[in-house]
Amino acid sequence: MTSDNNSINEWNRRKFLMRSTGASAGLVLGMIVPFARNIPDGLLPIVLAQDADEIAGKDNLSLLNDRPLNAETPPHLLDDIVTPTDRHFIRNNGNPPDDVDPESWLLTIDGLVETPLSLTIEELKNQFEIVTYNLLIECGGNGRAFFDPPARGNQWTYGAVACSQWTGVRLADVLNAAGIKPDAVYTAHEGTDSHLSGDPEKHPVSRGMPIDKAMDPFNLIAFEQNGDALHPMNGAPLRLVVPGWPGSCSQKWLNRIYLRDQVHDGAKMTGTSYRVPEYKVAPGQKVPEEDFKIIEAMPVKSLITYPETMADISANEFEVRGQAWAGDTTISAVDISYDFGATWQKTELQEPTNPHAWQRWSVKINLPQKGYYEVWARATDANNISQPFAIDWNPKGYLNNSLHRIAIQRV
Ligand SMILES: Nc1nc2c(c(=O)[nH]1)N[C@H]1C(S)=C(S)[C@@H](COP(=O)(O)O)O[C@H]1N2
Ligand SMILES: [Mo]
Repeated sequence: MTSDNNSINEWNRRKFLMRSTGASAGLVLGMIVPFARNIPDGLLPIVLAQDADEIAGKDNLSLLNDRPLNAETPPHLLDDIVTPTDRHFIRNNGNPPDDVDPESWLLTIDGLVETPLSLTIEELKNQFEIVTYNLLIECGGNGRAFFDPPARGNQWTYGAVACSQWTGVRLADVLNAAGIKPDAVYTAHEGTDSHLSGDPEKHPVSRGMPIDKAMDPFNLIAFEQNGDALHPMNGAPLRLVVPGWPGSCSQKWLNRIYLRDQVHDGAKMTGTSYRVPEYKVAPGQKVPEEDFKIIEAMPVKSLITYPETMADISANEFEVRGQAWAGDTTISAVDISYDFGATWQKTELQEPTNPHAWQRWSVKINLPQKGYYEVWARATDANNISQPFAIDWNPKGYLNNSLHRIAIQRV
């Protein structure tokens, strides 16, 4: 198969006279759509919704914002089982620290502990077991771009997610060494990035989690990313990695963890930040702030990482593949459809390399004739919960785990 840029540009250049879809999709696209009869009413084919992305930041990332810096990864660049550092997304709430010195960096553990600790990175390495895992980090706002009515904030599409290989010490080991006091119920995290206002008293983000979650042996205080020092934008020289929960729990430029006898109320913990209504709401519905609850485990989700959307396929049979993940649990199945959801086909699913890594899936498909197709992927988790087709709307645009669709043209 080929992914031919000229032909993609050709698609983009087309002037579409009609906006309607359904049975008229063939007319709109100027080509045959073999499964046009299955297109649900009101579904906009991807080819019509395509936007050229500005690529900047790290290699091949799409820049969403430059102050603070936010950049995401196009899905077809998330095809590796371990996400390379240059493809790991960047989500900054403030200004990253300029000069970091790993030698003199200090991590303080205090609050409700028996023995407050102050540790250099060298001491962390010497005093605790060092472990390496592939761990998934996904921003709670990934997929926000698809909310209607729109939700304010970075307009993440698919790529505020990555599964890099992290090396560090277990958060649980460090907390146990400090001694958790019986009245501690919640962690609180701080980093050395600065607030956009310049106010040194303010943190851009300071989040925490219940002690139970904090003791998960796959939470790391990490000093290596993919075998090297952490990337400066991913928290060098030290960060938390709290897989399965919103990325905001994974404090970058980490210099303090303290334990509290109440739910932490730091920056981006309160109000509507990283919170969703306690009940289902209608799109656009106003929800009183006291009805919001803190997001905990992230929901079941998948990505199609091959082929790239808008690719031309010349082969009769070809492979479709991607990744799937589900917060604190695992994936039990991924199904795909290439006839707008009329029929579904099971894919081959791999085990995660370790708990909290994403799982690879792949399947060979045969497209019956030339024309426009969409491939849809739908993951199901170990609790038998599947990705929805439509977004469960919420005011801040969190937790969009609706299924991933790509457009392909069989030529
Ligand atoms: N100190 C600090 N830690 C932070 C943030 C931040 O702005 N400052 N952003 C958080 C959010 S919202 C996410 S989604 C993840 C993103 O991690 P990454 O930028 O390494 O991809 O970092 C989290 N840790
Ligand atoms: Mo985030």
